[in-house]
Amino acid sequence: MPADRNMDEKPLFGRPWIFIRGVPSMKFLPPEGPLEVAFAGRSNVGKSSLINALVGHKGLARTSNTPGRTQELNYFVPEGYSGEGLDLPPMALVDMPGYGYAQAPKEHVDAWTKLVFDYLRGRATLKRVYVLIDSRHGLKKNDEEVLDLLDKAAVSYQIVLTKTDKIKEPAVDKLIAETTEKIRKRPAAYPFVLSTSSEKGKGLDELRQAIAETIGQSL
Ligand SMILES: Nc1nc2c(ncn2[C@@H]2O[C@H](COP(=O)(O)OP(=O)(O)O)[C@@H](O)[C@H]2O)c(=O)[nH]1
Ligand SMILES: [Mg+2]
Repeated sequence: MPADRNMDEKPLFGRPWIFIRGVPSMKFLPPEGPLEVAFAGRSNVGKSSLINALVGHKGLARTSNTPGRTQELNYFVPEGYSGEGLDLPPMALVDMPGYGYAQAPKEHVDAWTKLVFDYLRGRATLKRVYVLIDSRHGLKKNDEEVLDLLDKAAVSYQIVLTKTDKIKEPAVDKLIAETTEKIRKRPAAYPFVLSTSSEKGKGLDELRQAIAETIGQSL
């Protein structure tokens, strides 16, 4: 194979990413293949915005002012792979439905919660979950429930603060310290808390680096 056909030599986030599939329930999950990194968090925390900022493509994951819009697991992969045989992408990013959106009809909430929990618990190729926390709100009870589940299922996760442009810098540092302390005894938690602003492009390189390391790729 000529060297320029070897896509793995190209930088992970320096090429276009594409949407490949929306998964409304477990039976529509793609067969386990590339390593997966998922973005979880309360509704409206900034999951879709962060994915877009990471890959530098504003309209890739649908973002919304209206909480509760993403109802599926949305799969994104770097472009240029057939997805067949050995030609698998190096990884997939998975945008998850948010939890904790009280206004949604109960049967919807139940279905999304079940999908989120089933996926997080049972996906062998799921390498790391980034649990996003709005820096204005900090860890809430339903975030703690998700962390409990990840600890129990031994799925590695890291906390990422979002929307840091909305609070002052000393408050970001204080929240990082407090959150680090809160997760200190959690067995599946990566002990460093990241902080980001998709709007201002802050903390993105650190997160890209963390993702690349997680899946054993160079940036
Ligand atoms: N100020 C600010 N707003 C953000 C940031 N990230 C997301 N938002 C806004 O928060 C809302 C929800 O974002 P979205 O990515 O759809 O959240 P999701 O429901 O977790 O996927 C949208 O109005 C975004 O524009 C950020 O870093 N800073
Ligand atoms: Mg979303």
